[in-house]
Amino acid sequence: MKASDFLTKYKSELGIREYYELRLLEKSKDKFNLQHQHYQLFYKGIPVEGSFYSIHYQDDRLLAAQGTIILDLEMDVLGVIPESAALLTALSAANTSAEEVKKEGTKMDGVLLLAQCKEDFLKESYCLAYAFDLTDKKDNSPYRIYVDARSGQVVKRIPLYQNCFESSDSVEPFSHEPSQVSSGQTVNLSPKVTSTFIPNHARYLAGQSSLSFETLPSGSNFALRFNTNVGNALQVQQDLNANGMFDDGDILNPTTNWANNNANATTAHWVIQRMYQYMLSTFGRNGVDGNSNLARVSVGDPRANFAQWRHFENRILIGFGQGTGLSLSTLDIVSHELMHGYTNYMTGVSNLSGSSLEFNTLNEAFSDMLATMMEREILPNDWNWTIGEDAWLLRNMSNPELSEVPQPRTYQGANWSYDVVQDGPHRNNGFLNRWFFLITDGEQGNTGPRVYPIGMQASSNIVYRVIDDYIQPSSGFATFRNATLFVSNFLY
Ligand SMILES: [Ca+2]
Ligand SMILES: [Ca+2]
Ligand SMILES: [Zn+2]
Repeated sequence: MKASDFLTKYKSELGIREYYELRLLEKSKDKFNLQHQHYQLFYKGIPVEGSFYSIHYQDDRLLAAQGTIILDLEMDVLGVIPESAALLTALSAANTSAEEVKKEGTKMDGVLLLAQCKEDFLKESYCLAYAFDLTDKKDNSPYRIYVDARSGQVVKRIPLYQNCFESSDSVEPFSHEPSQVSSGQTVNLSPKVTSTFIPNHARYLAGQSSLSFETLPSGSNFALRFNTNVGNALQVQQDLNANGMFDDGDILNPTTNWANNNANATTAHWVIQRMYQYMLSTFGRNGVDGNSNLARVSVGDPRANFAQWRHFENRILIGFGQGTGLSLSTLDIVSHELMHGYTNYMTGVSNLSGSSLEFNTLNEAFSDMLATMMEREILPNDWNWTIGEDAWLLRNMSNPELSEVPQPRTYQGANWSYDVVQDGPHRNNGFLNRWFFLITDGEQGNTGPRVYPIGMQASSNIVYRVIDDYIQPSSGFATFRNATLFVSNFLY
């Protein structure tokens, strides 16, 4: 079947009828010469949240096609309230005002879309709504707020950040951080300087007396900054004033030997550089956004019992393990947070397309999987299947029921969480983590079937390719399953 004919030839079978349109969002070619086209469904010119379709082909020969098309939508899209009225409702739902948003310098444009009011993909669950991305002044965190375009009521609000390694009662409000989308805009390519340091956990030394990373000269000192092919692609600060904001200035050292100076910050700086280099050399991915940017990192807000990726700031916040008091700046936790950046950019989370709750669970699993890939890469003789063991052991990928909060070993199995917004993604990723463990290491199968190991190189390669070319923000477990089978068959 010719790829170029598919969408027209099978239009009616796919449910593309009057008022429906599949608009091309993105077209790409991977290193295997496979081509990918990703489409968004529009109904009467309005995007349908969570409705994407993708085709995958080689030399115009169709190899796979998949997606979610909402059938038989019938809706009047005229006679909606003006965006300005919806904005007022959204602002008040975010405990903010137009003046505040202007002061932050962020946008308050809304997008009119057919939003999913329930995550069941039934046509009855769609309503016409405006979506606004706003920072809630109560917790200073970004949310997407949906206002019904007819009733003017708030339909839903979803967090626009990944809050990881958190216990339920630990969130304290942050002061406001002005949103800056990219950390690497300043072109200041002063030469990198190789420096040595001693990490916060002796285990990372792997028998050496010190480790090395790159810093940048700053006056007569050296700063925890790193250039890729853009300046300051990575900057690490210590949250000295304990406000959660990136306003503390550089961490400096007078020589290229950092020894134990700010070990939690230097460790994070090192992990991110290692991951940057590994993702570039192994998968050809240049920075989280594919455009050389990495992150700003704030280490050590004493109020924070969590680690967090803030997508619209490209920022990682690192607090302390509850009960342990140890910094969450560990090899696997820092890699987990940075991986959220990679996943979000690779799947297109930033566009106003809506991310499904199953996707959020996949996102957490991808972060655990590729964090473990990094732990194995850096410590080939001393890596493990747990996440957070150096500070606050939270998850066990091989035995999810042994995680701090017991996780399900199978889809909807024991320990499955139906609290879908916050608890769900971090709990339910257990079964995906176990799948990754099983295909990587295999299992003898005394009680279940025998699984043959394919090793970390193959398993992480499959997962990476799936994230990059097959997963979109609405994708769920079924898409992930189909995509892993397709990619494995194609590659191996
Ligand atoms: Ca600060
Ligand atoms: Ca680990
Ligand atoms: Zn996470």
